[in-house]
Amino acid sequence: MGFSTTAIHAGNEPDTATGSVSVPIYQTSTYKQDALGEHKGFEYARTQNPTRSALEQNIAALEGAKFGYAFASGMSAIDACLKLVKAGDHVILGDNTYGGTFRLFDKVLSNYGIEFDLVDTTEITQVEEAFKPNTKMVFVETPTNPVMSVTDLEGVSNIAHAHGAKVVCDNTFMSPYLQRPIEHGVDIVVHSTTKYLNGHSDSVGGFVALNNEKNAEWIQFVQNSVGAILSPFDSFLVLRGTKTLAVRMGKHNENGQAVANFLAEHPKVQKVYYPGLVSHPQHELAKKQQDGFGGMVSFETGSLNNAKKVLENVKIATLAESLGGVESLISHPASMTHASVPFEKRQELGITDGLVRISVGIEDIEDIIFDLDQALN
Ligand code: P1T
Repeated sequence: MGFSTTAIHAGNEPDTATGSVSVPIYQTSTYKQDALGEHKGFEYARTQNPTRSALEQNIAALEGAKFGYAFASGMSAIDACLKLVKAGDHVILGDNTYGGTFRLFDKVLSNYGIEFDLVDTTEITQVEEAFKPNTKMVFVETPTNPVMSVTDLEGVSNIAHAHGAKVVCDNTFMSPYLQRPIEHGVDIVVHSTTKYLNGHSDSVGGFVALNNEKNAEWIQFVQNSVGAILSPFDSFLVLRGTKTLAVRMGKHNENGQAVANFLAEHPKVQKVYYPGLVSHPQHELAKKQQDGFGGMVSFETGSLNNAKKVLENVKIATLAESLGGVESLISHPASMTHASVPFEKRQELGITDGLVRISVGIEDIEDIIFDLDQALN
């Protein structure tokens, strides 16, 4: 089955009670038992909910995974993955991730005895050198938020597996339409469904997809024990969102490339970060591993003052955190999404005070470019 057919049909079985073509929002906390211990497979709504199950089947199928679990946020999905390691274990963490992911390791997990090192995972030799006897996991984001570095998923997976470690990939920036990490050897895929999967900036959620049965049982056990589940209404919204994922991502790709090309030629822009530009250091790898370059573009304006002028003068793009919705959003990583990353590290990565990130929406491209041009000028 093709991607669009899977997106529209996987998990979306007509409702057995009524024939409803759209999966209903099962807004209930519990389920009637016909006799003690006799039920229809649903006991309590933290543990099982039919709307959530439909979404779990849907996104798992899109990622080419046997198992999938929907969480209350991208962060709770990432936290659930990190419950596959224990106190005393070491994790190799990509040196550029969403600021909240770094903060989770730096300020929370470190209190529970989980060791980690930040590694430039775009350099396979650096990944190889970072392994310790207690390394149990490699966690990468590709392309990264916000400087769009691309990691060779197959290369990293081969090294990690040779050391007996698991690989987790945050696939939020690509969505399964543009990249399916499991096909490249990755063990576990995480998402902030808040972004492209839901696609309409009206729900916060997360997802974990994987094939290993034992690890899947543990993720499900954590989902139920900790209880950071996606609500029935949010599950409905994301399930509605994935039906149009293919058409939306096609347009995000087109508009993303057009914005990157425009910015690369603009005299007020010093540097553009977009894997679809031939000048991007991992352009060839991105071409091989991804089915498109996506809608996220970052660019260097040279100073905080210049960045402020752009951010405060755009009229179609909205100054806001988040990404992946149909509307263009523009943000300042240094003070917004990556404020929790230490100043020196931000400079090293290119997250300067002049860096602006745009989540290119699916509005008419002429309008998006006109808007950016007038704000830059
Ligand atoms: O916000 P939440 O659904 O909890 O997802 C966290 C998260 C995880 N992974 C990546 C790659 C992300 O970009 C995010 C959230 N990012 C933003 C809010 C942002 O504006 O970058």
